Amino acid sequence: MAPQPTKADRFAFGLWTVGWPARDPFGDPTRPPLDPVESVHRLAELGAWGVTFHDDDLIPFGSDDATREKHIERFREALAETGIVVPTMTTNLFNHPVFKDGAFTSNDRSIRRYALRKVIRNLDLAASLGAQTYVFWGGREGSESDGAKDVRAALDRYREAIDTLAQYVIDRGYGIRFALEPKPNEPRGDILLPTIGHALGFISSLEHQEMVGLNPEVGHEQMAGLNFAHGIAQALWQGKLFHIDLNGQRGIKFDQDLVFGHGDLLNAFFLVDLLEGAGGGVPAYDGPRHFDYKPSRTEDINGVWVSAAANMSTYLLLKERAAAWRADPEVQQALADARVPELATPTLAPGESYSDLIADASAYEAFDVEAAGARGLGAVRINQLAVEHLLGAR
Ligand code: GLT
Ligand code: MN
Ligand code: MN
Repeated sequence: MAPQPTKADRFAFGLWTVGWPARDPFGDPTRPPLDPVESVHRLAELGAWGVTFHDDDLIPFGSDDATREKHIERFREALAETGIVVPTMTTNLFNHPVFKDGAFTSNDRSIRRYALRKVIRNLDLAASLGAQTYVFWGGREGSESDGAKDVRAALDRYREAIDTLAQYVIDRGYGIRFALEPKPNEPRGDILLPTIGHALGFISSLEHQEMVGLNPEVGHEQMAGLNFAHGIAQALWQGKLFHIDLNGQRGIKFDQDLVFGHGDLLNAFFLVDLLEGAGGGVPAYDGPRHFDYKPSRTEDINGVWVSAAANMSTYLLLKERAAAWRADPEVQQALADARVPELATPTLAPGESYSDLIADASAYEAFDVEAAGARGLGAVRINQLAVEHLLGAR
């Protein structure tokens, strides 16, 4: 039996996920548009806790002020009726042709100024809805021609944009934190801040770096052939995991946005283990478990809700399996045999200096380098024990 999610699990979905009408570059939509109000109700029935959205997901681009207010009002009512919260919001800076060469890093200065205004307007709404995180996915910030973009100038403008918006949030007292979402390519040929590592490097150059972290997405790192669980571990290590986009991806190809776990299941298992605290009892990450997936184009509206539920039950199953794996005495023995816990011990003893290390013959002169080199790690056994727990064999 698949476990049932509750609000305590803090599962959230973008309105653009379940609401995707399944238009792709080769074909028309296969599903009718979905009213955001209906999405809120259906997600609440399924056990979700939050919804997130771009300005244009709720308020069609170009709406006049009165229409905008009407959309917001209906949405607020749905939130009140269901208890669904809005933990996170973001801006659509990619759909309209005006953003075809980027928003914050468009070569055209007037477009950059327009983009900042679009974000500021939506930040006000985010604050009024109680959002605590604001995501920046720069899908159009990039190029197809290396000659058509001065990347160093673009990074200056990217930094200028984030610094300016951070100052706005601080001056208004909104208490919102920013989360940058890396992606290597698609829709641009090459996107700026393509991976977790690039984005971390960029953040260290910001004026208000303490309020800027990451929103990494499973598929975006895997599109670049990277290990998502490793990337998340580094983001946590640097105190920068502000948000997460969970989904599935099968290898280095276009962004698939599959259901969470419907790609690299073993990496998803170790990811959930990591997020939930690796057996330590305290989750390493306490933000929303946010799904950014697309219900496959083959599915009808019923399939949309089946796929939404699948994300949540997969997460809960992986959480269960990871806990069982951690509790298994054979796993604990295998981890000890591989000296996994030993890595937490500093390489130098307390107070020991490099001079002490040089004076320690057991570290070098008397060290049995052949015996240490011959010792097996037993990592395959550890992986297989995870597979056996995943497959219900234990
Ligand atoms: C877009 C993108 C996602 C981002 C969203 C936030 S929009 O669908 O593919 O990965 O998280 O802008
Ligand atoms: Mn994606
Ligand atoms: Mn995403």
